[in-house]
Amino acid sequence: MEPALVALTGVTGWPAGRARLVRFGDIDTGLAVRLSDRVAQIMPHGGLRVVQRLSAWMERLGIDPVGQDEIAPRLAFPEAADRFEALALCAVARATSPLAIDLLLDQPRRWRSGATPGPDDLARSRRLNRLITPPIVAVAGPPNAGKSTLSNALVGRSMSIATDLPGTTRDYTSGRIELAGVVVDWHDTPGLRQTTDAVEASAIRIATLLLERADLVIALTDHQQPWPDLPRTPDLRVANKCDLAGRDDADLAISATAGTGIAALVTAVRDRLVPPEDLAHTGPWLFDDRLLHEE
Ligand SMILES: Nc1nc2c(ncn2[C@@H]2O[C@H](COP(=O)(O)OP(=O)(O)OP(=O)(O)O)[C@@H](O)[C@H]2O)c(=O)[nH]1
Ligand SMILES: [Mg+2]
Repeated sequence: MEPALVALTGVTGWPAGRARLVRFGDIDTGLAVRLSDRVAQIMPHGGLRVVQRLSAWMERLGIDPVGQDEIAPRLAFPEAADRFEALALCAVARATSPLAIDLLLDQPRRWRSGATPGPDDLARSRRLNRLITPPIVAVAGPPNAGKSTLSNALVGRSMSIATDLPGTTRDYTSGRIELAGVVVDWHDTPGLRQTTDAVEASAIRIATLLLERADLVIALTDHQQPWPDLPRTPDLRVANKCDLAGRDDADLAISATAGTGIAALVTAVRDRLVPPEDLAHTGPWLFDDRLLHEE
């Protein structure tokens, strides 16, 4: 066994594939699995200081730390029955959404049967990949419509300052949240309006770029203001402040302060990002391009 691994874990005579609880010097205690003579996977505590001290120590020992993605899947998951299962387990480790897990674990069976994915499978796979890497959701609308109030209600903490002063949000702010099983990166943007303020104008320009690359755009307004003029057609038009007054040209009505309609909005966003029929489909999901390559 590589002497540096012995120095790192204090363990000799360690069979490959066996997990051990080890002390990493005087830094931490954690699990380690020896994957081969030269590769071990270590699972210390995630605190920043622990990781910094371990990295510095590994550098002194001449150990080259690599992320799990850089290890060959069969090496990272020696318990996998074949490469399909190893790739599925890699994806499970990376996936951010709870809804991904059962679906990924069923993929080896689907790929083993020699499926060749067709165009529909590829299109569905791109949507399902949102279960692995969080999609970007952006909410845009006129000033004071309640974008920050909605964002804060969803994120469950103060992500943005919400006030009745139009133009409160300057830069866009974001938070990672779970929407009924799908984890997304939710972005609140500054109210879109003509402005002579240079900082606000540049914040609006940056927000426009974000809207162009977002996976889903929500236009949000209230009963008094028009729909925003966006660089693309929004996926959902939401009328806020329905506790004050409604309007009949929206997909959904909500009240960000009273909580009305928020659950329906969460489901609507989730279903547009990852439609229920994609989740129920029994075809193969190309969750990793390496599935297409022979070993
Ligand atoms: N009655 C009522 N008031 C709301 C609702 N949602 C937000 N507000 C109020 O509307 C005002 C503006 O809310 P913000 O969330 O700051 O609006 P915004 O769209 O982020 O505004 P900018 O950052 O300026 O673009 C605040 O006083 C909120 O309390 C709602 O559903 N009902
Ligand atoms: Mg705001």
